[in-house]
Amino acid sequence: MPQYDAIVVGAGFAGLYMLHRLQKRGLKVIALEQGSDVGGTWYWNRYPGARCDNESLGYSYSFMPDLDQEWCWPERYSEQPVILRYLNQVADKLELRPDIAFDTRVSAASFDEAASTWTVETQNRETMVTRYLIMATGCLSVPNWPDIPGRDRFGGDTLHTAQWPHEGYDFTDKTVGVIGTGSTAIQSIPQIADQARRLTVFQRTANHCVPAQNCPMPSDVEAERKANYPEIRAKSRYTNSGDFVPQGGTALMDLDEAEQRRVLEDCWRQGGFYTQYPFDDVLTDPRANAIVTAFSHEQIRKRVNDPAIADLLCANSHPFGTKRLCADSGYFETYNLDHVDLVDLNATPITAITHEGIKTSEQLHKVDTIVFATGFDAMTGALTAIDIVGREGAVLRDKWADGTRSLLGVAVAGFPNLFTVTGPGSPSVMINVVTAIEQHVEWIDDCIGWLEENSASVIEADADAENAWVDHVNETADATLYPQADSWYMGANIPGKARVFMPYVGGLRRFRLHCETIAEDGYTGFNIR
Ligand code: N01
Repeated sequence: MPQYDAIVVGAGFAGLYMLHRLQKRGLKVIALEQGSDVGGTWYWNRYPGARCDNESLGYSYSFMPDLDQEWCWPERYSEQPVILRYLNQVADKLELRPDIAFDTRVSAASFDEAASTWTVETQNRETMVTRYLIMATGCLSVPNWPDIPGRDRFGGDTLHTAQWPHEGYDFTDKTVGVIGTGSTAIQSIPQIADQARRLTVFQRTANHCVPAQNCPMPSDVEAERKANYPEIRAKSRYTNSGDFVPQGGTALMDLDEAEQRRVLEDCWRQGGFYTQYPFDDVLTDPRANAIVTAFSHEQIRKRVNDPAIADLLCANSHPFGTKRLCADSGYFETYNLDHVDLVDLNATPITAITHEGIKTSEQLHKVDTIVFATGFDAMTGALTAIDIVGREGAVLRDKWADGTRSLLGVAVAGFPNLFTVTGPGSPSVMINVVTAIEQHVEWIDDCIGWLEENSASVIEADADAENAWVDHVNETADATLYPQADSWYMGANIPGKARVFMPYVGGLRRFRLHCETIAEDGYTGFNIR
């Protein structure tokens, strides 16, 4: 049976960097990747319009200063093929591919207490043994296929945005139904509408949106960033968002009405998640949140011709920003096109999928193609899909059945020598996820280095420390408006999933400093032998 010092599961942003760090440390390490190539989320999510809604100049590794200078990001927000090319270039430059097993899906992992090792099984029925097991499986990697009666009986083409055909899909002359109106749908709907003969969008919940204001990368912005990259990267590591964007310091409620309007107009002009950064109170004070919500609705009403459709597109079910904000490029104008319809599933819910199309309580919508833009079993789906068995037969899936429990999102009591990159309880999806990944990967690598130097063979999160961290994560979330939304952050999009606010909303800076202190103090909160 092959034996490793470390096995990394996944070869996206997290897995590639983890593999590189452990290779540099001189460990015998392999990465196991279910896809046929590197890229993770950017390998799978190839739907039309797929692009990153974090700005290109920040959404990349900070540990490759030469690549920062060589690489040119063509647009303010990068398209999926560009990011995938970037990750391929990283894999080539760092010579990572020889240590990655592709088309290799991990199905089970169990901890052997006597040997202090993990035995990892793959779906190809291979078995291997490792001292450290690092799950770099991504926060948004398991597609959510809603359980709509008759889904398998549909006679046309069925697509999920997170499992898009690699050869692409031609919508020309097709009648198309899109289910879902989250970030993915909002990116893809304008593109699908460009090709399709008829497009019907099935909306259950309108989402809050900000304009992306995407554009070709201005040469002066790129030059300025390249001149200052090292300094900016260093600063971004200690901002709350993991990005170098001016943040906070202003409470919207401290401004008079004219000033509030001026700042919001400026935010909309700048576009992207800049909207969330200038104010300290939008996600804590319902009055501030209502002002931003009203302003955003006003913008939608200016862009959508039919007032009844505009009303439906204005998000009202949750405070602004408490579900992941969507960044739109021409989304709202799509509903001004004659061949595009919006179905309000609150008024007429989907009752079934038939051979011919999507049936609501009102009518059958005949379509050639159904696009499920229905999101992911977020943050835990990839981990609970694997039979992970720790000490004394503890099963991770069972441990998390009533809600996720993890110390720093990096380790779980009862599961020694198992690390999770950007697991529940870490800032992960609340910030620039590449910066979040780097912080976790570096912490895990340093921790493994410390264990090796101190001849320790086992590290495990202490149950009391884990409880204290979970309490802190919950208290931090409860001080905000976030838990008011039925979001995937809460597990609310998956029937039967425990409703717990999973990510840490205290910001990267506070989290990083806390993690640093723990390491400096000899890994307090962890039991080591
Ligand atoms: O998924 P979502 P997504 N019947 O869960 C609807 C990231 N991302 O793929 O809100 C009818 O947000 C569901 O309705 P409701 C980003 O973090 C990043 O769009 O549950 N509708 C919702 O409208 C994002 O947040 C980039 O009522 C059903 C939609 O499907 C995350 O991925 C780009 C339904 C799902 O929205 C997920 O976004 C794109 C049903 N049975 C995405 N089930 C970047 O740029 C679900 N829905 C990095």
